[in-house]
Amino acid sequence: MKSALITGITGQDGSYLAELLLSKNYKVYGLVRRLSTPNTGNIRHIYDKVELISGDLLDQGSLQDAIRISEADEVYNLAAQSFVKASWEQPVLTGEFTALGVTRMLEAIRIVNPKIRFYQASSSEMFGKVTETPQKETTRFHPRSPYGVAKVYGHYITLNYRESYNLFACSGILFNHESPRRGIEFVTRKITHAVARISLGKQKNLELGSLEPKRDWGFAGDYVEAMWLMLQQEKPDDYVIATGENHSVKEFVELAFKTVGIDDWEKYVVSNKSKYMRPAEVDYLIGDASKAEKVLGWKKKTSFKQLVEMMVRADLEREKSKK
Ligand code: NAP
Ligand code: F7E
Repeated sequence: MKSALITGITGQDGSYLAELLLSKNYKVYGLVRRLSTPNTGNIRHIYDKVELISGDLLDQGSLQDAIRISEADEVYNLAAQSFVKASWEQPVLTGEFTALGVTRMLEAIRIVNPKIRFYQASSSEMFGKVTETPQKETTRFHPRSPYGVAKVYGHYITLNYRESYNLFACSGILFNHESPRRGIEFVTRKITHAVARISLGKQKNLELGSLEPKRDWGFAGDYVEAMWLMLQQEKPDDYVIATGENHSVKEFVELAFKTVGIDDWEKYVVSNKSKYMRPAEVDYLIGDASKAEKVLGWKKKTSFKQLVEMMVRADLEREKSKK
């Protein structure tokens, strides 16, 4: 039985990855930071099947302990301060978690067991102000936020440990991926949550920033399969994971309202650009996942329409079940 340690197991991706690894008969450990009120909603349904270890990306010793306790064959480093907008409000903390946290975990692996296979959750935000379209593994990075900068650091330190210490370390450059388990502050979930509530008469309108930015949005459940596949190859490498199509925030809004039978969505949406403006924006992202398709045999399974409908329906169910 293989053993895997997932940092960020309580987040969106961590919960889907834990499910996937359990289905493959792994012993699954999750690193969780101590919170006064535990945040385990996303893993409630598998709570008795995974083993949680207390630790923090800020604390080197706790990472080494987690690796010793789990006797991990594979470590998936998904923990991060992942909300781009907050990275301007807390740039130093974002760097500590999202950048230096990767070095701490790599150091823990190097010291405790350098045979461990390591996955780093890198991001399309590293491309930022894009220099070519679509973006692929060789596209130059030009991050536009402290989050993007921290992810570039995480990406390169992963490559550096691979080259310096011969670690089996992979960087997955994942474009936006969403699901009903997405945090409520991200634009997709903010939209589907509001649309469900508006259709049930619980909310009057939805306030967003600009409706123009375009993202390559996939389903998180499809993307965690790519993470696992990367660690099953003969050689460690880096891969872009994306759907290859992009849509604007406006298109997402239109489709979400359509799912609940509302066509005149403009009546409900307020665009407050100044309130949600970021000091520097990423306007347009679209990924080329042909390397992953060729080498890993990975392909997206869920379409944009299916994703939006899945998220709206899940929020409808949740809202209906609330008193
Ligand atoms: P998420 O839902 O925000 O989850 C982040 C996880 O990190 C949570 O479990 C959080 O724990 C944990 N965490 C944060 N700081 C920590 C610390 N100091 N020590 C230990 N754990 C900590 O993120 P996600 O959407 O699942 O994304 C997973 C990873 O992929 C992140 O690294 C993200 O930056 C990256 N990524 C995401 C996307 C995307 O579109 N989703 C795209 C590219 C890359 P708490 O529950 O305690 O807060
Ligand atoms: O914004 C615009 C916003 O916050 C998407 C993270 O998982 O993916 C995610 O980062 C776009 C931006 O995600 C609102 O300005 C308009 O252009 O949902 P988001 P993100 O910034 O793309 C990458 C790949 C990651 O790695 C990150 O961890 O939507 N937008 N109005 C809005 N965004 C938000 N949040 N809220 C609005 O009201």
